[in-house]
This record gives sequence, C-alpha cells and structure tokens, in this order.
Amino acid sequence: MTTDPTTLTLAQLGDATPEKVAARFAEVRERFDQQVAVHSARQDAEEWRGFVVAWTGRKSSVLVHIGDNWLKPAAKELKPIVGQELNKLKAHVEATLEEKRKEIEAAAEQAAAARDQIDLSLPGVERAIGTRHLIRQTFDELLRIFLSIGFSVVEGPEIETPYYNFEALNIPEYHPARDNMDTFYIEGSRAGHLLRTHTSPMQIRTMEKQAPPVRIVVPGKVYRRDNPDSTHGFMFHQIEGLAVDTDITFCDFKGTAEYFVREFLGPKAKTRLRPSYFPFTEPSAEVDATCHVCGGSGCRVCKFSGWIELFGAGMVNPAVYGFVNYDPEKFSGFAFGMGVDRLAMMKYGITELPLLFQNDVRFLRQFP
Ligand code: 2NL
Repeated sequence: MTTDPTTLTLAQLGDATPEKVAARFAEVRERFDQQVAVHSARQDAEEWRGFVVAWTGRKSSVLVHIGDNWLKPAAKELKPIVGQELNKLKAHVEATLEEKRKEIEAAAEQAAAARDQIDLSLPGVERAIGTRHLIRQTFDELLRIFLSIGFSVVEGPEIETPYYNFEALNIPEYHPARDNMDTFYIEGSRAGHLLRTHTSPMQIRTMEKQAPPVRIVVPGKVYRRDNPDSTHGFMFHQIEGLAVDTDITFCDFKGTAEYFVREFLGPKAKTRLRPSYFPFTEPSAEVDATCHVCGGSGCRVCKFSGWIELFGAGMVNPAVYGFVNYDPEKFSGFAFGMGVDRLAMMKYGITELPLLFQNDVRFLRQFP
C-alpha cells in the first residue's frame, strides 16, 4: 500500500515547483472525482455521510491534511500557489458534494413516494357492520304486525309509582297477585317508587289522557324479582296491547289473536284459548298456538301436547275503567301482554335465556 501523499509535506514528496504542486492537486482532485462517482451511486445515506466527513470534516479529513501538511510548512515561494490550489480544490469539493447531496435527497424522496403509492387494485378493508339484536328483531316484527292493524306505539318510564303499577290495575296491596310480581323498590323513595313489573302503567297513563277509541301497544323492559336460571331472569321484555272503544267484544279479541298468531308463526298456525286469571281482565285467557316445530302432532318442544303457550289476555276488567274515568256502560275493550324474550326463544329454538343478554357475537351472528 502506498502512503497517502496528504500525510507528507511537499518537501518530503519532492514537489518543489509550481507545476509539480499543480500536478499533486490534480491527482487529489482526480481521486475525489472517482470516489464521488462510486459513493453517490451507492445511494446509502450513512455511507455518503462518512465519505463527506472523510473529505471535509474538521479533523483529519483530506482537506485538513492538505492545509496542515502542504500549505502550512510550504516553502515561502510555493505558498501562494499551494494556497490557490487548495482554495480551488476546496471549492470544487464543496460544490460537488452539495450538488450530489441534492441528487441523493431527491432520489430518496422519489423512492419513498414510490413505496407509499396506493395500489388501487388491492381489495378494500371490509368493516363488519352490526346486526339488530334478536330481541330488537322480535320487537320489530311484533310491532310491524300490530301497526298493520291500526295500533300505535307508546313508550314510558321503567320507574313507576305503586298506583300506576298496581292500584289502577285492580291489584290492591293485599292481593295475592302481588306475590309473583315481587319487584325492586327504589331505596329512599317516600312514594314507594318501583321498577315496573309490566308495561301496563303506560296504558293507564294513556287512558287518563285520552278518551276512546284507544288502540295502543307498549313495548319495553319490565322487572320481577326471580331466581335466575336457563329460562328466568330479573328483567324481561314485554309488549302489552290495549283496544278500547264502543262495542268491542270478545270476538274482536279472538280475531285479533288469530291474525297475530298467523302473522307471527305462519298461515298454518292454529289458535286455542284457555281460561285464565288476571286481576285486570275479566274474563281472562291464555292464547296457545299449534307447535311451530311439529305442527301440532306432538314433539319435545311442545312436550307432546301439540300446543305452545304464547301470551295472556282478556277483556279489560270494568274496575280498571273506574280509575281512568271511562264509563264501563259505554266502553269495553281487550288487553294482552306477551313476553318478547320467551317468544324469541320459542320461535328461534333457543333454550338458554342468558344467551340473549351475554352479547357474545358467536351467538348474535347466527341471527343476522
Ligand atoms: C302476561 C299477561 C297481560 C294485560 C296483560 C292489561 C292492561 C290494562 C288493562 C288490562 Cl291497562 N290488561 N294488560 C292483560 C292481560 C294479560 O299480560 O302474561 N304478560 C307477560
């Protein structure tokens, strides 16, 4: 390996004439130009910085060596020419490096732009859109049916007074019907506010405000103290209905019930009424439909009876009219109440009630 000439003085190199000095500088310049070509072609920012420092750095770069070893100790008569040559070399090196720096930066910018370019042929990101919850779907279906025969929808508060939840519905304090409507009372409420046990309070409130004819359905959450298991919880969803007018008879109720059953379960479903009891209706009935699984021949779902219980109903007890100032001699009507969660479980073959409230998407996505 030959010694780097910039680490020796001109005297040591034997360059004693201006021509020899110029030739020395030309040699360095030649070396620089060759290295620029090599390093700028690499397009490596790190390596490029190293190269720049090796030529122009403040410490032991080529230019510093030349200043220290060629210029400073130069013979007096050579000094001006060495100074001139060094200035020319410096100008050349600096101008070249600046030019190359711009080129390299522009190339890096172009490369980045090419990398970031959007490929319009790639498939898009598909976002999962939600579905209506099965309870919501069932509500919507039930409301559709009742809206189609002239009922309107009314909603109201979940916290009620004992008057609207019990008294006005002909369930006095001592009445045994309160036992299975055991519910949640609001602590500290002097008026004895409670979570409603049915949506009937809204029907009372509607009748208080509005003279017949009344045809409403009231959907919503209701609460009853219960021991939770696979078919019971302390909250369920209900739709109650009420139709009051002059000349409404049990036949109107029966026709409405049959229409509803056929709409909800299909045209082949048959309806059966069984006597029942509610304090707020008289007479009262349970509405059954032929089993939607076996069609009435008997199976596990209907416990081999062929029938499934759908909801409770009856003619509004005249005692209720007394609380809302309706004349029981002039008006009559029917009312019904159905558990939406029960209907959804029955229709879709769900055996575990908690699945409806855990909101596990693996369950929910089965009902798109
Ligand atoms: C059931 C049974 C029923 C009613 C609710 C009602 C409301 C008024 C007057 C008369 Cl304002 N009746 N509602 C009538 C019969 C049955 O619900 O099993 N619900 C889950």
